[in-house]
Amino acid sequence: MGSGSSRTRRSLLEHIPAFQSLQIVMLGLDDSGKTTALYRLKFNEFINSVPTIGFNVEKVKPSSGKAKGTNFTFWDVGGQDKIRPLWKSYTRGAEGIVFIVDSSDVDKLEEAKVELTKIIKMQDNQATPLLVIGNKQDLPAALSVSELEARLALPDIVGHMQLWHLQPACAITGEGLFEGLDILYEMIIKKKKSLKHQKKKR
Ligand SMILES: Nc1nc2c(ncn2[C@@H]2O[C@H](COP(=O)(O)OP(=O)(O)O)[C@@H](O)[C@H]2O)c(=O)[nH]1
Ligand SMILES: [Mg+2]
Repeated sequence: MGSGSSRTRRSLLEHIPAFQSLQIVMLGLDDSGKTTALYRLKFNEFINSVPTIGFNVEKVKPSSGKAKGTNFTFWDVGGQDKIRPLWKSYTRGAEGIVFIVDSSDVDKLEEAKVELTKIIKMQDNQATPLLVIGNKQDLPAALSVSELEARLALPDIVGHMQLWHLQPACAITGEGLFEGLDILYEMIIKKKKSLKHQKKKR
């Protein structure tokens, strides 16, 4: 039994060689907490930092959880409306999309939904695993996961090919962030496996 499950784990991990870095794009409206989340992830597991004008890019390598030892490169591309047209250049080659919303800012959720919808309707993104982070759960006004899911109409806007997950989090304490990253990692592995399977069938 034990050897069977470790064999399964090994064969899953074979899809992401140690030298390969998973490219993850972090999007969301301004002030939703993207940069805070990025640096929270980085300082828990700091590797390197490349300060860049216009966006932040950081490497993260978790030391525990399912994604342990995996190299991630996170692109935090800013959320001002002037910058949003650039989002598609970053998502095109991404293996995962993280979309962060401020769970306490009910007024902005409609705008967040519109932007998220635009992203996931793009052809290049329709099958990219999506992690939506309901951030700022520490604030009293924060909506619950089910309320967020309804406001963002998540089940309706995601395509049938898209793996997705909505994760409640607090970027300041880090609560929920690594859990979300683990789930994103599993979704990426699952997608890679199904692509491989499809290729074999052809
Ligand atoms: N209370 C609370 N504030 C947060 C949280 N995450 C970010 N913030 C605050 O929200 C503001 C915007 O965060 P920032 O990371 O700059 O957002 P960005 O524009 O999406 O990069 C800052 O004042 C952060 O301290 C959180 O989980 N809880
Ligand atoms: Mg920022």
